[in-house]
Amino acid sequence: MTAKNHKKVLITGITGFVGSHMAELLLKEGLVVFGIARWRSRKENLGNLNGKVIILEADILDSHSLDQIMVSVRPDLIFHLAAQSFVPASWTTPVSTLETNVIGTANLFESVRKTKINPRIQIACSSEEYGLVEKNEIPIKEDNPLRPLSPYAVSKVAMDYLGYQYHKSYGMQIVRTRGFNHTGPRRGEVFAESDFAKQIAEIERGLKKPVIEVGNLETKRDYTDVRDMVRGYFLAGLKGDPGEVYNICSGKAVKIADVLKILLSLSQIKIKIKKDPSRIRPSDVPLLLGDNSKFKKLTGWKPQIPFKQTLEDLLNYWRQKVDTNGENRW
Ligand code: A2R
Repeated sequence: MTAKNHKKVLITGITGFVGSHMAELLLKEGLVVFGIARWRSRKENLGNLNGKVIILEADILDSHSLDQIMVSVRPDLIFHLAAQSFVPASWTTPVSTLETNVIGTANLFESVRKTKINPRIQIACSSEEYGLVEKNEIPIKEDNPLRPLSPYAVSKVAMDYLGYQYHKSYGMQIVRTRGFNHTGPRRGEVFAESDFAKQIAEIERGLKKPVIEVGNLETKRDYTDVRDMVRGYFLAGLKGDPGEVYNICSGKAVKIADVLKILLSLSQIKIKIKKDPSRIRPSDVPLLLGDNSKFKKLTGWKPQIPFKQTLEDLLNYWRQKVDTNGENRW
């Protein structure tokens, strides 16, 4: 199966970090890209995609709006990226996190089912589902027990199993991916590495004292560049076995302290580090390191962008953004 078999592609969450990179990739592949956005969605991530993708208004919590899109577009391939995606926010808003991530996913599946179409559907599940991982379970394989440690992680477990169940019950072509950490340009500032990069850019522009505030630097994460990640999602959408689940990750863990060190090394300014207890989560997963061999074997996927390059691109994104904001200042 090739990309050209899939003429019409629908992305939920196209205005988000991953959705915007996915849209760029799909356009390069020559596909017709439709995206779902809410009327109030911030469109700044779409940047130069404006006019190249077709944006349709819907809310995944409003099944009527989804049904209308499904009937009019009849997509061949769907990437389901819409979510409440931020783990810490799920502690303060657990119910709406569950609504968006679980009910929203059920609405999407129901809409596809009712429309009697059979697109291939990739759903973006998460490494957070593994949660508490024992030392002897590293690197984490897909069949590892799921011991979620946040409302977000629970919501992702539920959507993951909904994908499994809708495949088994109705034969829907749903492929589940468990993406480990991914970052790069346009990463929201609520995520540690992006927050560090933004602070550095602000310090460089003289908008902030040369002190960077940080949370827990001891956790270790398996990072992939977002552009490699969307290539993985795309391959999963094209080649993944329906009903199956695949880890997508680099297979290497980096301490957050080292992420900070690399970012600081990319700046000419001497910056002090200050701990900020408000940035620590109630329970943080100490180590997430994935095993990507199942996915690699199926698709040949492997990360192409070196981590230092990813961080440099992220920092440059913030430098540009801070500059533009500065120009717009009174
Ligand atoms: O907040 P908006 O309106 O800009 O749209 C966000 C969208 N979204 C929704 N779309 C339709 N109906 C909803 N009720 C709804 N709630 C949220 O999801 C935005 O376009 C997207 C989330 O973008 P980010 O927060 O930047 O997430 P990211 O990093 O792109 O994550 C993509 C997927 C998610 O499933 C994560 O849980 C997973 O990868 O890691």
